[in-house]
Amino acid sequence: MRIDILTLFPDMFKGVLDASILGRAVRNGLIEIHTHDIRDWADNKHRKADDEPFGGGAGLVMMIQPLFDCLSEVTGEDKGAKRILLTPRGKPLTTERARSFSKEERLILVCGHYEGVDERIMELIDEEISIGDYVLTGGELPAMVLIDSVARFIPGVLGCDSSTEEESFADGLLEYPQYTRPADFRGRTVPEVLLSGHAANIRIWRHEMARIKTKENRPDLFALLPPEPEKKRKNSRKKQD
Ligand code: 4HQ
Repeated sequence: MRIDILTLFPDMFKGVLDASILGRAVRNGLIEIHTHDIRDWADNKHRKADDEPFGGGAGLVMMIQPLFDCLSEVTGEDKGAKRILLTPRGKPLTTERARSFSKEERLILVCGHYEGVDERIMELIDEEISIGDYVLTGGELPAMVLIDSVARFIPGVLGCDSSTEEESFADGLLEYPQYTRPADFRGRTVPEVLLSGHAANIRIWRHEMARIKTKENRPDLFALLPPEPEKKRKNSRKKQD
């Protein structure tokens, strides 16, 4: 997949895209990332890219000209590229949207800064995406979040193929607690069942823990879960009333 990033702060992406799993994916050629400094397209000699909003109000708005020319040139004749604007008013980024973006050949991410971007850029945007209900200082961190969430669904980016399946949100549950060696850290022990080797009991325990955590932290998700099937009794015949 090719990802283009349009930003006033290309340096913000360096560390994130070079490090860890994302860095490895880039080095292995699974993802190709190009950052573009929107200021390079400004046709004024001060390289100005923001101005006061028409109609008044606080803050500055990103000017249409540098952004429009940058996005037009980066897109070129590529009709297949999906152009995404990161903005708190966008559709929420979800596992399903990340999975769907991962199937695209090319993403072009537009990072706004200041109070927002001149609305006329929407002529060149396919989708508006938000990473959550809070306001950041720019779209750069949201773009990194989107790239990371999408990259995980590109075959070969993660070591193990199944690791995107058994985690938070895949089944509507938050993650169950994980432990690794030592089994006793200064008196803090690991739940017995995980050391038992009893696969069925481990599955039941993890499922129950995931349900407890989901109920506690995300009652909104918990309410959407299917009802638990009635627990099997030792004596298979139901009690009569
Ligand atoms: N911003 N999800 C303001 C966000 C944001 C979000 C990006 C801050 C756009 C102009 N983007 N700029 N939340 O807060 O995507």
